[in-house]
Amino acid sequence: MENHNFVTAYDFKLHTCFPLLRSVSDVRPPALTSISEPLPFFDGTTRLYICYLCPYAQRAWITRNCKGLQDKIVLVPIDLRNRPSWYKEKVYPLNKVPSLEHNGKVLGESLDLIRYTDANFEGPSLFPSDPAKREFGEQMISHVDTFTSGIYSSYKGDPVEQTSAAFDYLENALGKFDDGPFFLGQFSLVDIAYVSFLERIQLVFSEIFKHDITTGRPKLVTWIQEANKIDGYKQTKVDKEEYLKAFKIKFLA
Ligand SMILES: N[C@@H](CCC(=O)N[C@@H](CS)C(=O)NCC(=O)O)C(=O)O
Repeated sequence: MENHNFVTAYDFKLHTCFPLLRSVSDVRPPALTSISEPLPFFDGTTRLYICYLCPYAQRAWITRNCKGLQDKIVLVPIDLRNRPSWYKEKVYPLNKVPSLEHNGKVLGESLDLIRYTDANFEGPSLFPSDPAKREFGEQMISHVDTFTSGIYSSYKGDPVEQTSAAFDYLENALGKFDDGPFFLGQFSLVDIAYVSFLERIQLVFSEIFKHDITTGRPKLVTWIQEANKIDGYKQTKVDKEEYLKAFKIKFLA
């Protein structure tokens, strides 16, 4: 892992000093597998365990990037299909990703982790202080599981017909504040809660169901375009081919 640490810290400095040199930022450490040696857990290093295909883990990864914590939180990708046994035994008994090893403890649950990272680390705040925005933000974050489970369950029925109201809900929500293209104006934890899922949903609708979820939803178009300009998110995007392959096995087999 020293090597990955080095790449991450080096990358951070390089990117900070020379923003045009992006290629190193995109280097992803290889995922650890059942034959990977255990890490020196609880040695004071803060580690974020993820899987590249996982949208929950991606939330925590985006948060870490957007707060500029690339040299403070080491990314540890795990191959969930061939995971190291020490992950469950020594790190996270629930055996899921994401998890965060920090200050001698391991925390899980992506929505808790993005809030925890925002509140307990340096870097720009990802949740506004304005009470109206906070209230709406909480409402949107508590809606995200309903949103995603509605979309995922439509895959077994008529996805285009069954999901139209769910996407309209997002389009309306994007009209709530007018000081930016994101849910709360500026990019925040709310966008982070939705974006990894919408990335996959848009891909599946376009490639499998031949439907553009943004048609007739101009705010959603802008939201996706603007999110794609944010480096901290862009660097985390899922490999399309790999995701579609996994999706077909899981949902269409
Ligand atoms: N509610 C959890 C869900 C995490 C989750 O289900 N992660 C999946 C990968 S996308 C996982 O680790 N699955 C491993 C397993 O179920 O064995 C969160 O928000 O973090």
